[in-house]
Amino acid sequence: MSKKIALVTGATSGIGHATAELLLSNNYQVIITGRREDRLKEFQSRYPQNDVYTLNFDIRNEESVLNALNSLPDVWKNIDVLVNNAGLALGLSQFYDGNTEHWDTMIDTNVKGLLYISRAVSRGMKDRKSGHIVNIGSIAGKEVYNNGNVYCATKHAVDALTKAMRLELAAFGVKVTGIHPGAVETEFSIVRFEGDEHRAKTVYQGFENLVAADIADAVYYAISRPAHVNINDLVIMPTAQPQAGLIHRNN
Ligand code: NDP
Ligand code: 8X3
Repeated sequence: MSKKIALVTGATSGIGHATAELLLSNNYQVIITGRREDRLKEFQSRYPQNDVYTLNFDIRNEESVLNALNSLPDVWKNIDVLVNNAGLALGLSQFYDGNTEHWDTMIDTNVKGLLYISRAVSRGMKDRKSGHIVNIGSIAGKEVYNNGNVYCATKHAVDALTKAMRLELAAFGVKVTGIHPGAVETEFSIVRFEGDEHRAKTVYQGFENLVAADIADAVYYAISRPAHVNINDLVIMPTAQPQAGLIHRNN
């Protein structure tokens, strides 16, 4: 039997990287995407040539997204699983002190980028009457926390789009799942604090955070259910983080 094909956006780091690795170890062929080509190539070099395909594009640019998808060889075109993972937070401040460039980047990446790739990939799924889209939202898409304003708004949008996609694709047998993590130690906070690794470290101090493999595990759980079962929504938190913005630390 031929292997299923998954496309994981933002596989150069963190949750996307761990998800791509887990899917490869479970007999998937995986298309990995991201802007950092060196990381995509390094990842690919660790697997048999036919198992990993790399697409190097900025998800904020619709033309680049479509050109990348159109460039896929025929044997890679029928994507069974799309994991919409690429995303980021930038800054942590009251909205009245917010930075327009940060807002634009978060909205363009987390919302518009997800839309560009989902529309294109879902058309094939709809035609083939099968497929699964997994959107990586966040606890920030279920609740808001102080200083999280625009990031929270983008993840609330991801939550709404997850529900809309499910509503509109179910008639074609296409599954849609939302996965909403709390604090996961990845490069997320380094990106949020624009390279300040020391500040990023403090986010995860004094409690046991989630790791990328915890979320990859949830993605694989969702996509490996029987055909008649759809996992709509998973909210996954560190035990010490009962809600967005509240972490019980032991120091
Ligand atoms: P990382 O920073 O480790 O990974 C983010 C990934 O997104 C990278 O591979 C990056 O690739 C990609 N990406 C970012 N911007 C773009 C872009 N413009 N075009 C293409 N790819 C892009 O963070 P995480 O693994 O933590 O984040 C993954 C997802 O999980 C995000 O959507 C995030 O919001 C969400 N999330 C994270 C949580 C956390 O606590 N870490 C909790 C809840 C949700 P490259 O830079 O190479 O382009
Ligand atoms: C990030 C989750 O709790 O760090 O999406 O804001 S949290």
